[in-house]
Amino acid sequence: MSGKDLDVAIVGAGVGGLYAIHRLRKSGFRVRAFEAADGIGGTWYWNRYPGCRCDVESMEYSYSFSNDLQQEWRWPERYGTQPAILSYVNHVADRFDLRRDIELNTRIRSAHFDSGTGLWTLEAENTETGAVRSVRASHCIMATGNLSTPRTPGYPGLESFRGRWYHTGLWPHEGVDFTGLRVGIIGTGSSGVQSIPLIARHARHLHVFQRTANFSLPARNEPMREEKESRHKSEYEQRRRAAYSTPFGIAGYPPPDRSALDVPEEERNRIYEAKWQEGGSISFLYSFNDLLVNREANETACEFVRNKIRQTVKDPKTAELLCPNDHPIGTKRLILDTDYYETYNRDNVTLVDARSAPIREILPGGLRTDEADYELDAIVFATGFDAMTGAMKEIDIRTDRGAAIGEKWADGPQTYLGITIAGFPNLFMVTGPQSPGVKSQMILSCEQHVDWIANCLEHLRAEGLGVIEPEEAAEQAWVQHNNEVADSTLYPLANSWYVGANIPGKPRIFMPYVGGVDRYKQRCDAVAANGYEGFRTAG
Ligand code: NA7
Repeated sequence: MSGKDLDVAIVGAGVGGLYAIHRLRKSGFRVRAFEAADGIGGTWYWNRYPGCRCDVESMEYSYSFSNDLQQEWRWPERYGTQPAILSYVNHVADRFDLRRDIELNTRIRSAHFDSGTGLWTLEAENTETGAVRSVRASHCIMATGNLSTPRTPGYPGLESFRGRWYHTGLWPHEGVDFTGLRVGIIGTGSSGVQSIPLIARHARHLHVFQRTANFSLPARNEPMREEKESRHKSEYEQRRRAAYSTPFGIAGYPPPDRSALDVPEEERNRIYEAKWQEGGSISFLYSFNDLLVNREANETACEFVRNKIRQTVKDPKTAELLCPNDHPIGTKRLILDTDYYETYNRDNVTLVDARSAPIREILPGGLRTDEADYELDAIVFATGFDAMTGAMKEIDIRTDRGAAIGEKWADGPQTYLGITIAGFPNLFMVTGPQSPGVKSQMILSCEQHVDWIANCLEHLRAEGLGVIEPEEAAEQAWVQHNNEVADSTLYPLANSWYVGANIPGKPRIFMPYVGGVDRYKQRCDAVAANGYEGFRTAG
């Protein structure tokens, strides 16, 4: 094929995009990654809010593709902080010489496929100069992330606010000094729950505006224990392999074999207590085998956590308001915290019920709910992202046959394996919707997807094939399977970003694949082994 600049254009230089550069270069493809930020790392580049930390343990949340890397790298704590993970990602980029194939400050505005030439043309805008140029590539990999499109509610009056306001997902690099300020934070998902204890330490007063209470468990973060690190490193290769046979992509948690309802209450609570003390979300959800599928079983875990909240928070009214009661535990991403509930015992922290009295407008000196005005010097929006489909839909992705992603996905995403999309030849996603991505150890899923894509491209090259595209029927069957699996669990019961519930007007459809990494990988491998079953290829 002539007239192309690249074999593969990669959009995004986060964890997935970086591995894609490395893996595809190894296969001899000419690649380049385009990144809108002025640094690499994706999520870990942008989310610099106080307390930002991964909820998967550091020994797990890391690349497995290089044994030397995983043996040599030293994680300082049980869970990585944002700065620690960003510095790891930068180390990886240097160590594997990835930067020469990355263009920073470059936002991809559109990607158009021309069936005549068989090429994608990407419009790349330099975010500093505004200059736009075209890049032509045979294949395009969207490594655009699942939580990369921050959303701030459109309250009237924000432009009139005299203080400073921030979104947790677009945090200033120089940090924010809240000392002596009256701060309001809106949102109590992971970002809110992680940052509230730290902001409270400095603010004169912190008002937390909570619309929905979420379940949060103690992370029990601690400095990395040496014996844990060396044991893990000695088992690394087996553990990484074993991770692919688990639902969440994390080895070391034997699957439970008992129902929560088969155990007397006292023993059940002893089991929950041990998990609570151990810290971590998977271990807690693995207390019993039916917590994510049986509402009654789940309720026992909910009540255990609610009682913990009631024991921790001294003011009974605040405690009750913090007790989640609208979704089964684990059906929204389970939050891990350090001193979250304890923070409500501070004199300078007030919880405001933004459900019964919603926020109406931002005032020059604060904000107004249906019930009262609050004087604020700073507002923090911990209000989340247009998750999973937002970043893809922000790019004008279309083909000359008329299809555009925004139109195709108007009623929710449709994909084959969460990696490809019918009607969009030679386009791949890393951890796209309808893959287990966000329900798994993300780096493992990024590696698995990129490996699958690289193998597919090698296959096409070996067979002299220029074009690959999923068949409509295969895609429909995958979408249906995805929905059936979700409907056999409690997941769809929660109003979460998994179903797009946090974005007004977004179609409500359960987006992640919850059949487990194990089942998913088997399926991806089988598709490849059967000559890319469900795909149409052409020369
Ligand atoms: P989340 O989990 O989507 O949380 C956003 C929070 O903001 C949540 O509590 C929302 O309440 C709240 N929110 C959103 N819009 C509003 C308005 N208009 N008014 C009041 N409150 C609002 O985002 P995070 O950044 O915390 O975490 C995202 C993921 O990052 C997390 O799951 C981890 O995987 C890492 P709601 O529940 O919609 O009532």
